[in-house]
Amino acid sequence: MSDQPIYVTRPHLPPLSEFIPYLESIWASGMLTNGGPMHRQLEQALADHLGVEHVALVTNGTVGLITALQALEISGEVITTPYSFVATAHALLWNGIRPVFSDIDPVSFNLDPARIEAAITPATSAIMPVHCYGTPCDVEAIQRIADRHGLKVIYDAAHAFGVRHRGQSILGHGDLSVLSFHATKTFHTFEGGAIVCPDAATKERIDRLKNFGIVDETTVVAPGINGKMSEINAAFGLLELQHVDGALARRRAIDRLYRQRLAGVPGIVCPEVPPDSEGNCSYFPILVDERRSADRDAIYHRLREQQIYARRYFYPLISDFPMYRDLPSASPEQLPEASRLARRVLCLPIYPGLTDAEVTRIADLIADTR
Ligand code: T4K
Repeated sequence: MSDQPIYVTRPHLPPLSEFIPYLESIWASGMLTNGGPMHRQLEQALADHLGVEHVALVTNGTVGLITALQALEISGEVITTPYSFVATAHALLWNGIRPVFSDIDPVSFNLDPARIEAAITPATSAIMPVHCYGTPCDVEAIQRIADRHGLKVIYDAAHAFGVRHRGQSILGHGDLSVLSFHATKTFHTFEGGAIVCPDAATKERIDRLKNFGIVDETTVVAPGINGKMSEINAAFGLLELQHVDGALARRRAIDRLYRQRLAGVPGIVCPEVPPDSEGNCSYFPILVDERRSADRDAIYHRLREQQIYARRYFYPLISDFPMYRDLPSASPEQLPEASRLARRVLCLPIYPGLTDAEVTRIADLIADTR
């Protein structure tokens, strides 16, 4: 047995020597933040890489969500998923918006469009779905509902870097999409994120909002925040972008190997990305049958005994946390699919540095835990 712990993810880090020239360039320019050359280059490089028009970098995905909601002047109630990381709903609370939780589809793990309309009230101003694990939401159905009711759609696309749906970037759907470039993500800048905007005017509004609402030395037009990505983070992003395809290829190989090794293990299901979509293998969730004698938590603990830190993303549901659970929409009876999934899911380690031998060992341990 290896004595090295295995985490659910490890950040990809290129050789340090490759980063030195970027640092030298920052030192030479003296521009450390506030939209310097690295920042501008990364926005353009990401737009090209992702196949989208306009990208506004931000300090992290959470500030991106908060800023996106501000930019669209969302208020009142927003329909969202309970099956996500807490930042999704926290971004609503930070804007004084009431989250309304709606149940998920048991196959995609994303907001179930068939349930959204029942959650709409006169106070609803937007829908905020999540492309959970990088699996695309039913974007067409969600847009039809939004159009019918005059609602905005802001996608929490924290997991969806590079994800494509019917041949196009998933990030072009809705009014805005927000990416996270946190260290744990498939593409990262240590901390960071971006808002994908449909047009130059929206990007300009967001660029102001993330810089205190400043237009020029004497003009401030909005109560903006400090949401700017620094030059160091942007420079790292430029370097990381050169490695991202290689990292993705390795993730795909790990995904395939897990599926081979876990195929036929009783009570274990490996969900698949739909055939009309191209995922990014950012997570490897398995679903453990609740009737199996070694249930999800038994596997989770067995792996931990071996220093393998798989994670129960997303258990507990957001709606179970103290700041949400008293909301009428948070009751578990109204969220049966999300509640069931939260009891069954386990995200296995997946990251470019994970070896085939480690993947095999993890899969064999799961198969042997009965
Ligand atoms: N929306 C969604 C749907 C999200 O999933 C997230 C973030 C956001 C919005 C907000 O985006 P950001 O504001 O974060 O940009 C992690 C991440 O911190 C969080 O970014 C991510 N979602 C969430 C799903 O996972 P934790 O609390 O599980 O992280 P932590 O510190 O336990 O890290 C997990 C493992 O990764 C560790 O056991 C070891 C490894 N690790 C972690 C870090 C930070 C490393 O090896 N190196 C590292 O630097 O939340």
